[in-house]
Amino acid sequence: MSENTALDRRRFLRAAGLAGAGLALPALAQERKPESVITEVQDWARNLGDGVQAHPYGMPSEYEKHVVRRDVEWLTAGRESSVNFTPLHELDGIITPNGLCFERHHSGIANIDPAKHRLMLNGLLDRQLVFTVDDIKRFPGRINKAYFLECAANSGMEWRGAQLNGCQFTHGMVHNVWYTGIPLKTLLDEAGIKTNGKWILAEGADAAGMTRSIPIEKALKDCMVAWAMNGEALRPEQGYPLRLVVPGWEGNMWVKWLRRIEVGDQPWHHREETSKYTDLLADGRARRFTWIMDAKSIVTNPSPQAPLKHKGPNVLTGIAWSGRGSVARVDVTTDGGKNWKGARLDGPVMPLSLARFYVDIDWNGQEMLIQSRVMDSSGYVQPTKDELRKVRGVNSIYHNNGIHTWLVRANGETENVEIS
Ligand SMILES: Nc1nc2c(c(=O)[nH]1)N[C@H]1C(S)=C(S)[C@@H](COP(=O)(O)O)O[C@H]1N2
Ligand SMILES: [Mo]
Repeated sequence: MSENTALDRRRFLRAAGLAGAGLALPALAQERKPESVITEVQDWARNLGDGVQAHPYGMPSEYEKHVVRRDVEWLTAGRESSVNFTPLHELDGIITPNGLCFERHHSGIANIDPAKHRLMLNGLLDRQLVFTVDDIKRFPGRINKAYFLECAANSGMEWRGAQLNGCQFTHGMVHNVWYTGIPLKTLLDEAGIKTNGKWILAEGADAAGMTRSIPIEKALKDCMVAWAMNGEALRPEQGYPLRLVVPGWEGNMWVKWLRRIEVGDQPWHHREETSKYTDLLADGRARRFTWIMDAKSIVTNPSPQAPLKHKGPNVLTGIAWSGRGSVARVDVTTDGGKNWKGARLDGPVMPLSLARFYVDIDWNGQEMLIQSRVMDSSGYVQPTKDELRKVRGVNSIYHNNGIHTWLVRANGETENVEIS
């Protein structure tokens, strides 16, 4: 602020009878005393900085070192079959940076030489085909799409009650990436699906050799074979050199290090779709093939890892998504559900992609119970956790899309709680 503007501002406030009347100035434009960080020359202005090529592959500022994927120790039996979480509270917009996309591996990260990688199409096809990675990249009809990937176990530890302190841990098994690749349909058309071909089996080249059955309608509708994320090659953690993209459907089906697509006339009933990724109901029956990720939202700021530090204006923000379409609206409450207010969606709202929402709040130090609730383009409204438990019981760790609550205390500290 120039001196003149500051003076004008003081005059204006006096004229308006506000200055000194005990009414808070908007904390955003305080008049500050001169500070040494302004009046003294800092090291970065006194000395030359690193030259170009000091960092051939750029990294974030050293002051952002805390912005990392994190795991939860008691969820980590062994590193190779484990999970870590996206630091959602440190991110904005809708795209997850490549180095911060959560990881979920069943047998560690396959380190694949792309020259030695092949993608095979076999089964109920007119022609059995094998492609090199270069072959895949030469297909016409390349596309770019932003999609969220959510592990079905995201928020799984919150089924029975509030447990983990941080949206990174309660909701961080989601990322949103711009993929470059070709429609899976292009490859299947090239091979020619026989009339009795009704399912595909996607298989990974990692030591887990992970496999999932996917109905042919979905495979032909919008699945992709991707080789790039956010403009650069897939990271090894995310399936380099090829990954299957299954928009809106649970993360487990997005086979990484994709090496084979088999076409069959029925599902294979492999491990990941029988003993895992099914929802055990209260009466002992299991819901199976629950592929679509229902609409869900979470306030990322404030949250336990990102408490409120200032009274006055604050930006409440979060993300919302739906596996059934796009985000139609997000409502936010700060009083535990008594009053709801429509949030502002900012940025492109694309189908099957994260959407970013904002509510500008004025916080006077009152306790807040914050929740967000999304409605998607199909009219589906995110349920409360109690509504979910009524129909699903509490046995499952999968598909918890219930409304989440943060308690903001008078000192700004924020906790994971539940209200019923
Ligand atoms: N080949 C292979 N594909 C895989 C997995 C795996 O272990 N091996 N994990 C799956 C699971 S359970 C999820 S949630 C997503 C995680 O993708 P990400 O590591 O890019 O976040 O990949 C899926 N694809
Ligand atoms: Mo997963």
